[in-house]
Amino acid sequence: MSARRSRSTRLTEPVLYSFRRCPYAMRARMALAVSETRCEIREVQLRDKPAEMLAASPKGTVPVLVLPDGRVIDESLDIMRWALGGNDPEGWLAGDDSALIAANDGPFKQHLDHYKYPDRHASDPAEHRALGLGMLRTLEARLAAGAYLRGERRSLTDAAIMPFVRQFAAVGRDWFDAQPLPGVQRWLGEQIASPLFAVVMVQRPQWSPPPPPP
Ligand SMILES: N[C@@H](CCC(=O)N[C@@H](CS)C(=O)NCC(=O)O)C(=O)O
Repeated sequence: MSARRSRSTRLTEPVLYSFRRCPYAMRARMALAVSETRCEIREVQLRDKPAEMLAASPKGTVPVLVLPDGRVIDESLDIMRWALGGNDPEGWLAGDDSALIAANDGPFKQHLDHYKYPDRHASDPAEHRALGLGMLRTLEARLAAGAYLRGERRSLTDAAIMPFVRQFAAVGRDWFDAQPLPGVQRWLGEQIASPLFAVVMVQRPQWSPPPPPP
């Protein structure tokens, strides 16, 4: 968590700067929703980030959570753990598998980017698809043993990883559907179809600051 404090106008509830399609922001929104943390979600455009967000977190990535006391949390996993630390009705923190999440956020995310954007990275998409498949096989082994990655109940680990697997699957849907990954395919489909995911994927208009008083 950042020690920075935002000097913006006094807030009555946390503000989340978010981008609907960002997988990091998705997982933060899932934890905020499941923990029933009231917050104002401000939808931003990555090409046109609001000055208020950059003042709170100059590194310029979403999600950013600004708390009413001015504290700023600008890493998605920290937002998840903070929200669930306040209220964890489904016991998500008991399923916080930091090693598996690190494998997702590190190598798997890199293969996802090199598979999805070969022009941007001058990469061979087939090579990175094959390397990403290694992670999907790791998930498959978990999901052969239980409905979710940490057993029979969804947890922080499922929410942290699912948005990235969703993106990976969407790059080549026919290829993904043809893989011998029945557990991953079921797990992904169920989470995408879940009421929780529907709630966090609601479309919001782009946020803009209120005009200054006359
Ligand atoms: N480690 C950060 C990564 C967040 C991140 O990289 N978000 C992307 C969007 S998915 C972003 O804001 N990129 C900045 C940009 O595109 O300008 C976290 O977990 O919150």
